[in-house]
Amino acid sequence: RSMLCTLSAMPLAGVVSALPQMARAAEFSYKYGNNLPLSHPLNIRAKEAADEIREKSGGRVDIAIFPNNQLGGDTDMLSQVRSGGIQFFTPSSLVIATLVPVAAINALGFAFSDYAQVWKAMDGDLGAHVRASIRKIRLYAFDKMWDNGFRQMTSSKGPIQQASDLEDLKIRVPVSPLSISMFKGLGAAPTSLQFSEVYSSLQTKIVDAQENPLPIIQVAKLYEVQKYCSQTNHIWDGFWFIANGAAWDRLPDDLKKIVADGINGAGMRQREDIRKLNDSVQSDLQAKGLAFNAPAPDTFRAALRDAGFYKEWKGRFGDEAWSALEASVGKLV
Ligand code: X2X
Repeated sequence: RSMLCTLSAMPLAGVVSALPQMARAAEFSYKYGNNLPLSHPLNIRAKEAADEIREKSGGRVDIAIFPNNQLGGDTDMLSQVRSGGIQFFTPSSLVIATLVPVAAINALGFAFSDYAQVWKAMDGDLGAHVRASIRKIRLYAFDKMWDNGFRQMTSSKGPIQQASDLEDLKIRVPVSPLSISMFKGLGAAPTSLQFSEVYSSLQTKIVDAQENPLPIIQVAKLYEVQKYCSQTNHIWDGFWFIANGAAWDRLPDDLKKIVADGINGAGMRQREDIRKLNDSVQSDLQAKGLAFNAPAPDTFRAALRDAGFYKEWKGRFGDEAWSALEASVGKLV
């Protein structure tokens, strides 16, 4: 109260000069959009990165975060980050692959069996190959990929124990040619929808099933509209933290370093968050009513081989990327 009186009694110029330095417009005011609820580790660590970057740059770089599809769905944000309407975006590898096809390679069905293989590939030659391809369309991908997780299938129809349980199942997949090809190969009836539409399309039964890592099923409350969760681990999915190429190039070297260190460091902590969540999230989702089962991968792999899935995608990804993947996971075809 007394504070208010003092301020309103002050001449306007006095108020303005009394504002803290942080409130001045930053030299680089950048926007970052993503598709996940605020409670997901991606948003928690991104906020941490933005705070660190603002502080270390002395307020010169200010990153405003727009979570949860506030700026539109993935397809919209992808075009905004290309045009420079926003400067940062974290598309899943499945989603950026609509522009950079080779980026989907980490999502090849049943390629990775554990995180040791994942990070060996993505922090090594395979990740470097994908980042170079992303750079070619004038986007910049930060070195450390963030974790989405191993994707699991959920359904309102029944547990998926083997490939034949997928027959004609109406399943939502991301806007991703690889996901469509994979689920067709498994005999399902996949539909591509942006993540912003997943909850309502399950609720209204436009689709009966979807597939996502457990932390997403938790934060997006998909357990409210699904009954069964089958831990298939069929795809490992991550988010590329990308910047609009011109907005990145515009930063002087000292600021580039502060921004990259902030984002890559937060990404490493976000990986650790997901690792810890993976240990606890299943019991939480069970308590919320999801019935779990853990099918063996054999029937799914066999169905994909018989459908010619691996041969087709080896051709589409190219030998260089394919060999880099096999260097981490062993021979695939
Ligand atoms: O859309 C999805 O399913 C999500 C959230 O996992 C991605 O961003 C690919």
